[in-house]
Amino acid sequence: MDKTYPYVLQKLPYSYDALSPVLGANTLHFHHDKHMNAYVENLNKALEPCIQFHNLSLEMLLTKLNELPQTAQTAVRNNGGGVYNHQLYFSILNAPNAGTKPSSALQTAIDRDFGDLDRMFSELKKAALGRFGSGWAYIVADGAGMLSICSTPNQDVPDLCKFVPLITVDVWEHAYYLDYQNRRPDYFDAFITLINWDVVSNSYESRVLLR
Ligand code: MN3
Repeated sequence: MDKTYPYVLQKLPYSYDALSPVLGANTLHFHHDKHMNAYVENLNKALEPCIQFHNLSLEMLLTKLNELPQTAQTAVRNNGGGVYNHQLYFSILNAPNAGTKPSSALQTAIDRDFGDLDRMFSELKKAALGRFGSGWAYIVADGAGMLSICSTPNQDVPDLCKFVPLITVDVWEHAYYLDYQNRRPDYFDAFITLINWDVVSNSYESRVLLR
C-alpha cells in the first residue's frame, strides 16, 4: 500500500486456484488480471499529468482527492479507490477454512465491539446485502482500536483519515457472478471462510494498536 506512481498490479499472494471452491480460478483470473488491472492502468493514466502527486502513497492520494486538478478527481477517486479496495481484498484471503484465528488482541476487540465473531459477521452481512448495486462492506478500526462496520458505493473508500479498513468484501457482481450468479448471500457466507486472520490480526496490531 505504500507504493507510489506509477502503480503496478501487485501479484496475488497465492495461486489462482487457492481459493477454490469458494472462488474459482476463473473468477480470480478475471477479477485480478482484468478488472483490477484496469483500475491500475486507468489510475496511472489519470495521474500522469498530475506531477506534484506522483510521490504520494495511494492512501495519501485518496485523502487528498479535492486537492487534485478538477479534471482528474473523478478518475482518481474511482480508479485509485479501485486499486486500494482490491489490494486490501486480495491481501486478506487464503484457502477456505485454513485454520487461522483472530489474535487475542483482535478477538478481545471483536467481543467488546460486536459481542462475538458471529454477530460481527451478521452485521457485516447486513451491510454487504444492503448495498444496492455495486460497492463494498468493511470492518474498520478507528484510532482508538474500536471496530465498526461501514459500506461504500462504487469504488469509494472509507475515510482513511479516521479509519483503518481491516476486512473488506467486494459486492460488485464481477467478484462472484461466475461462481454464485445472483446469489450474493451465498457468496458472503462462503467468503468469510476465506479470511486470513493472521494478516488481519497483524494489520490490526501493527497499523492500529501500535501507531
Ligand atoms: Mn472487484
